[in-house]
Amino acid sequence: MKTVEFISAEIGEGAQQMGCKFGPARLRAMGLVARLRTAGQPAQWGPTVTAHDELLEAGKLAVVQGFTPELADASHAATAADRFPVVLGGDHSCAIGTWSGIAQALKPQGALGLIWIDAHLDSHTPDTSESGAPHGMPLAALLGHGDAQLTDVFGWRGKLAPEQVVVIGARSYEPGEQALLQRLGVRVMYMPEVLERGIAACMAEALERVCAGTAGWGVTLDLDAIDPADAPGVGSPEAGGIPAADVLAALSGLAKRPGCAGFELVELNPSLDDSVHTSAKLCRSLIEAVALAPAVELAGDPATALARAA
Ligand SMILES: [Mn+2]
Repeated sequence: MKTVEFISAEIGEGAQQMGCKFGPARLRAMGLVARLRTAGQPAQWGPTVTAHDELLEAGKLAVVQGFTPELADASHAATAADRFPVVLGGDHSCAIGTWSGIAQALKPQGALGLIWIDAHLDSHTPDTSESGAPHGMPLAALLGHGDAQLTDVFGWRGKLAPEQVVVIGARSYEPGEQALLQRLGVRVMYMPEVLERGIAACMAEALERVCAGTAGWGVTLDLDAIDPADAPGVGSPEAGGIPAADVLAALSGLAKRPGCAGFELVELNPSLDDSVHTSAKLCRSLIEAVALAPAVELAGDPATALARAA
């Protein structure tokens, strides 16, 4: 197993509320590296990348434009050094940097696939967004749509191909972003489908899609995908989410699946968490499930079948 490298993505300026900027510090205080090492998993703290709030005068987009290449360099370096990046957000605009860096490192071998677990579609462009908040735009940017400074990190566009992206858990979105994903043919598993089929079946299909024709794949988890009863500490809570226990089960052993190139956990806002830190503790459990647990078999999951055959 590769060494887990935690990268702190300290940005909240991409959201309506700034509180996510302090998510990584909250998680650093929970002893993640020590806990993984005690369990026999090599782990280390990587860089902390902090958004330049002095750029806020020029707007939220300017802050994200400044932050993205710095985070991309960090995730690129971790992947290039053959470590397993775990990026701690931060608002979800950090995904542009995280996955641009990993895509750049994988590029000589092939494409990057991505599973996007989220209550929202995060697929606005500056033209369709009413709020103008960049944390509603990262998936569009990675697919090559939106602000050129965000789409063209490392000088190329289209870090993700539409057929190698799956969104799971969406239940709150606007027509403009949905139209973009429909036009591109991105597979979206809306919340009714997740409830009907179960998360295991959804993950199995998603893994099949992101493994097909890629050199590696990852998962970005927006904490707001999880039901607010289990994860109250988020800026944009949406009722009717996925139970935390189901997400924990679905992500168990993620890092040990063939081709897994990284994990990102975003949108923890410690100031909105409850008094017993339910959301932060859940984040710690999610990271431990990803990094420590053995890969569980999901019905029809080709990645698991591969692992068995090896
Ligand atoms: Mn999101």
